[in-house]
Amino acid sequence: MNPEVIPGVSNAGATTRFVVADPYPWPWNGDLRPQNTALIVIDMQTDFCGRGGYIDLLGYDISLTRACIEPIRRLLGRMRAANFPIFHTREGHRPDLSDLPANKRWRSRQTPGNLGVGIGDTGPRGRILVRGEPGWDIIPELAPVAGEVIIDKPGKGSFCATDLDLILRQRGIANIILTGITTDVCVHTTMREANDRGYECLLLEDCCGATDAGNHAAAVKMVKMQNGVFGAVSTSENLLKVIA
Ligand code: C5J
Repeated sequence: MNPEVIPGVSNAGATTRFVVADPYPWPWNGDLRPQNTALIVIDMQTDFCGRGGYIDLLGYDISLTRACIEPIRRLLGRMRAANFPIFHTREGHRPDLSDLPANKRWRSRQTPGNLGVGIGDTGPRGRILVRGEPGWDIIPELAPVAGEVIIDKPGKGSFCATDLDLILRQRGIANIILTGITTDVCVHTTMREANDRGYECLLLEDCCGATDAGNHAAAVKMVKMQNGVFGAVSTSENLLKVIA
């Protein structure tokens, strides 16, 4: 398959590589290299997948958000070895909560049975979704290594109120591979933000998870509508066949 040659883009004549993906072989132009492609691991924090973290306190089954830990761990190892840039994100707020919207805090405290404990309050893993607290940090299995970028974000999307876009553009990144939790919230919001900024996005469905299996499936399906309205969907196995 020949990629289109885009005037002004210097990949003309380069070897093309495509990942088997749905609804189209990814990336659209076959230009997949460590120099232009980043892996982003979204919010693999104890608060979203650990015992005593926020999602656990809300009463969800954390086996659903933990299922992607091992696939991401394997993928990270191979992508690090192949020199792809790795980005991690963490959702969380300043200790003085000056960046926590009152409605977000109020909603987080509405779960019956958890004594009104919500974002900013103290739970078994420290203050919930507060920067520097044990529950807010990335789980040890997927801890960033030296040289990897960590983006701290106050919201669901990784581009809102962060320097992610600036750093990606400084590095010449055109393609973003999305993993992490939760598929329907922070991963989807980030994918939509990235897509609107012109990045070519790939969601790895085995490397994501949601608090509800139906929501995960729906979020994956949404990406594929309209010939890939937000990009394409594949698996880590398919990606690794091409990059390593
Ligand atoms: C949520 C996230 N689900 N990381 N955050 O509140 O998806």
